[in-house]
Amino acid sequence: MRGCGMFYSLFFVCVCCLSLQGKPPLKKVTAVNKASLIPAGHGNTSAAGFDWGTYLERESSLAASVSCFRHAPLCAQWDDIIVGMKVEVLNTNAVLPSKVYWIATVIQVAGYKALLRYEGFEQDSSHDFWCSLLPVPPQDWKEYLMKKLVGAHTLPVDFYLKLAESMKSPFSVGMHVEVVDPKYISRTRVAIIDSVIGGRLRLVYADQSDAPENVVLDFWCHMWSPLLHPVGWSEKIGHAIKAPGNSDNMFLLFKKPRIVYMEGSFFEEGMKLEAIDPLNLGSICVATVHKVLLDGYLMVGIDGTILNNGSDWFCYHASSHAILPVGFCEKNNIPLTVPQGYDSQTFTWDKYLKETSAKAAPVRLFNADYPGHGFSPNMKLEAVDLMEPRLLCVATVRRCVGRLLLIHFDGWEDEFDQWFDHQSPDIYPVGWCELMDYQLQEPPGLGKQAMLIQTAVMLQYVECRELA
Ligand code: MLZ
Repeated sequence: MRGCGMFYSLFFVCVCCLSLQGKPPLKKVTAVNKASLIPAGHGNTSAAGFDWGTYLERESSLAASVSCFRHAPLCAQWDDIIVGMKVEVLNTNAVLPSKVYWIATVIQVAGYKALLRYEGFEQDSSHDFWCSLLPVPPQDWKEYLMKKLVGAHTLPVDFYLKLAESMKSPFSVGMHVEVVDPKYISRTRVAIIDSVIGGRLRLVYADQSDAPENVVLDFWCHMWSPLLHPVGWSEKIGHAIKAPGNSDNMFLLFKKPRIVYMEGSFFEEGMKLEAIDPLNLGSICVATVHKVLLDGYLMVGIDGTILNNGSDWFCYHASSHAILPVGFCEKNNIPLTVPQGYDSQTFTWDKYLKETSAKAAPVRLFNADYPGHGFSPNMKLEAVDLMEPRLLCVATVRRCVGRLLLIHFDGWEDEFDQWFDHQSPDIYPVGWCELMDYQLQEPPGLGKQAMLIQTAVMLQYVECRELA
């Protein structure tokens, strides 16, 4: 085993071989060590050279566990993947007369990736290697499962079925939906699903009449995104929707909504609150409820913005993580973005409410559900840059405040930071992009060269240690 190298193209059948520890085998998972293929049009930089394992070691960071991401494949099963688990490794690359399996131990788990050590290396970590613990999904799941399951008595049937189940999407190419219009965020527009990748949808707007030449207007979001709605939703709740064709008329919009809430028991027009700025998701701002739509939806505007025509109002549901009661920032030591013309040092809500003759939305109207989560500061993950939602980036949890996570995009200025709900479908475990063949945006400046230097330094260190 020694010297067999760590750079095989590997297809692993990993067996939770607790029998080696005196217990019966429980389950198996399959793992593939495969550089990410980058589908055209899914981003603008290559992730083929990005190696999460090396990066995590360099950054001395842990990855958030797959079990923190309830929308991620095998979230519920992931706690069973444990350090010390034995795995069988099939070497498909070495020049050997027949298929040869080796046993390896899981040394560390990081998202969907695991650090493995071949049996026999004992305390010697010099040949440890990272790989994905799941297969890159094949084109045809049914065929794949048949191949894997038939005659494979020891395979954990439910593991594969659960994986297949979690990969299913009720959405398919060609379906019509309503989704936010990024050019005019207070309205939706109709879009057609163009592709589905691991639950993420590429949506192409049906009306391309306002698209610049050679540009296709599109949008990316997860199928569970709060920005995505069935056709007819806008009309039903009284939200603005872009009329087809060249007309920029948004005033077929804002149909007078039915009153469904008892007076005084729900948000009212004019109430003040704090809200995540939809155009600068790292800022929590002084805001106002401008419209109460149906089904618990609100049009919220950031106070003091220059646009005064409502085009930058944003639709948040009353249960959204993005609206917060007055005083939230102060209580949690988060800088509150105050309206233009105010000084953040001297701003007080009391004074502001008096000046604007407004009342604060009562605290009891805000979503206080917080079941807890497994994230903590410095954990790494893959996160969508919601300002350019086709981009899925290497990211770090910077702060945890109740159900909110402040996410930092590695290699980018703090101004790019964004607040996410801990249950957001726009954050993913380390290794998700590789698993889905989706392009991962590596930190800028951390090109292949930087990683090669890093690897060379590590190899040198290992050599020195071996000589010592
Ligand atoms: N077009 C932008 C992309 C920024 C992406 C940042 N993602 C965290 C720019 O190059 O500035």
